[in-house]
Amino acid sequence: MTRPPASRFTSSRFTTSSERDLEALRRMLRIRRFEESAMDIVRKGQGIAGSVHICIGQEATIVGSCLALRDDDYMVGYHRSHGHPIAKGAPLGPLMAELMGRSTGVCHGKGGSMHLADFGVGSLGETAIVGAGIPQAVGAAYSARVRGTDQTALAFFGDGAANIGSFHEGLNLAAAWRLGVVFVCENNLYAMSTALADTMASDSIADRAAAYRMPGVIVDGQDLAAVYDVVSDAVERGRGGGGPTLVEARTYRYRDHAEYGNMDLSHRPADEVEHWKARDPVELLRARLLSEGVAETDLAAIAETVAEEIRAAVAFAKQSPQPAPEELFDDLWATPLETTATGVSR
Ligand SMILES: Cc1ncc(C[n+]2csc(CCOP(=O)(O)OP(=O)(O)O)c2C)c(N)n1
Ligand SMILES: [Mg+2]
Repeated sequence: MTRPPASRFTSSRFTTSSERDLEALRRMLRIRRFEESAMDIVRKGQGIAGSVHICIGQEATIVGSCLALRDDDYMVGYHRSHGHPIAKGAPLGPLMAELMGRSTGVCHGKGGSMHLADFGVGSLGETAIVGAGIPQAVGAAYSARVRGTDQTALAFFGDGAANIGSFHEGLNLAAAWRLGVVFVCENNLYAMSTALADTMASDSIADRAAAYRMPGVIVDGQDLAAVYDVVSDAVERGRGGGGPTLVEARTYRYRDHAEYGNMDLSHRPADEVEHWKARDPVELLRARLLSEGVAETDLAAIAETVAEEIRAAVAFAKQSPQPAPEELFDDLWATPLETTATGVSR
């Protein structure tokens, strides 16, 4: 395997790049084990209603991007977004409880798998409406501008979303107003089972940035350090008033669109699947850490801690109560704002 180039490493979050990489591995493993557990619960009919959209294979893009953000920066996910709040640092128990519709869930059991939000870590939410999170991130960056803070906002979305109007509306406004937004497209080559090549004349989503006069960057989405570097640059630019960036991370999801039952990947060429399986982001990061002298036992200890965290999260969710019928209408409407001649107050 070729060794990825050393990361430029500009973070104030970590003192060394190996500290960052170990934390990245921990978060990537959390995502993978969390989703494996979620699939298991779905298959066994143990309390997750409906399907779950699994992001396994895309963890380096998700974690590399979120680690480039500050804790108070904003992040908006999409329908395949169990991993994004985990990468942003959300506690696992309330996320699993949300998947299981329990009252201890991050949305008190009313959102479920496709509507995770945890404002405590800047995770603003997710939506099943493809592309809808993009303008929300633009709005979050605009709110930072109005409030006079230097927070940035990052929107995750898929390649299919890049063909939706809200992608273009969001990029256009963010560019026109030079807002601090990072648009991260997780290009996993498919929208449901439709190959990108069948719906786009160009083979590059990043190319579209030029139309909005913003930088467009393609990055290897399986390479944690590469994603971290590219997104760190984009965050820095946004914070400094340099406006938005479009990042296209080339990645791959190892599962079918959603876990309906039997997985059917027959729409994909076998050699393509093989190529991407050989570039498993968790394995690539593990291999790099080992080649840099980190002990196998240290990596095993991280894996064991994560396994314990997941066991605890599942136990917490399963032991949590269902929401009471009388809570049905709680949390559904915002607290009304009082408007005054000079502005808005609570
Ligand atoms: C506005 C809208 N159109 C269509 C759908 C149905 N749909 C759900 S996911 C999806 C594909 C999205 O593909 P992509 O953006 O590449 O994300 P991925 O699922 O690959 O992560 C579609 C068409 C939807 N949910 N919302
Ligand atoms: Mg896709």
